[in-house]
Amino acid sequence: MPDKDYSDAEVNKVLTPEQKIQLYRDMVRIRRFEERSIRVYQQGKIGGFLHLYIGQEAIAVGTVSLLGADDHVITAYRDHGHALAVGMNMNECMAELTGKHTGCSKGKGGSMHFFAPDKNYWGGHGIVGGQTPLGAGIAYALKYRGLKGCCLCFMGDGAVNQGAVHEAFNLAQLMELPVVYVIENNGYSMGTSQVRSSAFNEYLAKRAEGYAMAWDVVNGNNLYSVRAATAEAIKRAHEESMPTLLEIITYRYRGHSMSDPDKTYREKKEIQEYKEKKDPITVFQNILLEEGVLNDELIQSIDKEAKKEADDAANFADQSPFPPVESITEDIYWEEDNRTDETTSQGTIIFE
Ligand SMILES: Cc1ncc(C[n+]2csc(CCOP(=O)(O)OP(=O)(O)O)c2C)c(N)n1
Ligand SMILES: [Mg+2]
Repeated sequence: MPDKDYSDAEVNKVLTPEQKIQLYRDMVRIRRFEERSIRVYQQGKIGGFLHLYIGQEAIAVGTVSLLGADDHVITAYRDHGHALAVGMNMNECMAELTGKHTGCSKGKGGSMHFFAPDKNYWGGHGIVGGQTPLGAGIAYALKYRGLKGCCLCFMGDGAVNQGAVHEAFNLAQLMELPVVYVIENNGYSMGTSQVRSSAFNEYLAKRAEGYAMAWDVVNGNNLYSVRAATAEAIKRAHEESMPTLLEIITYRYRGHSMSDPDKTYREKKEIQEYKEKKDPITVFQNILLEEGVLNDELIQSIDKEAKKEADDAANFADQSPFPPVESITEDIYWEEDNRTDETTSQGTIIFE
């Protein structure tokens, strides 16, 4: 595990105590939301998949905390952490999980399709690696429009073996696109460990060398490290309009999804060791206790508030209606929602 010393990184030194507490709170909120959603799933209220982000919180919170008005985010199906980090509220997320009309995708997307275009959050994609060409496209659009922004495009360690990912890497470097590709390496793709699925030498991110792309590897359990490495990549995107491939080493505590019994491919003690020694929330909590920014009372109250927020979201979802039957064909095809002579005649589709 790489562990560069990032304690001196400017991007962390400039943080105020309030900002540090907010970063801590954001991680706790994600953890409590995910735990509450397990209960909702067990009550039979979530149809379909539920991929939890527990253990990976420092990545979404650390990276997204660096973004500005013209920066964008796109990710795969393990998308709840990023959604809360970009500022989506728990109500619209929990309602989406339970297929309710008040959900962020009007209850039609579910766990894998959280979206918030008003927050530059472009989902939530179920095809492994499918979001990576889209991330290049978002970065292309930013460049085309002359905006000084970037796209943070997340993927799992399993995604790096998809062909589309390599096409996207090639184009990103060739066309000098301001995209930051982030591999959230949690060690497993479903039940297959990274060592069993990837031909690699040291690090997955090293594959960037095949495209002459800049790359780095970072400890995903330390929020300061995540911020420091990501800040460099964002700077490269903003200042030079060049891509980066970042590999952030992390771990997921729960099974791949709720339907994964998680008993055949790893030992319980492996999970236990991470929880005890490397948990991103505990690691940051200890750092902030040492810095004198957090205290026990504050830790308790942040936790209590996050639990209440998640409980309230579950109640909100319970009380919300399912989408009306009449809306079944809405928000599926752009042309259907924008019916004109042009969009319907002879199969010709006019995109503005
Ligand atoms: C193209 C494609 N192939 C296979 C699948 C089935 N599948 C869903 S998740 C997954 C594992 C991906 O693992 P990783 O990229 O490491 O992400 P993680 O679940 O660890 O976040 C697979 C194989 C899929 N959704 N899309
Ligand atoms: Mg993985």
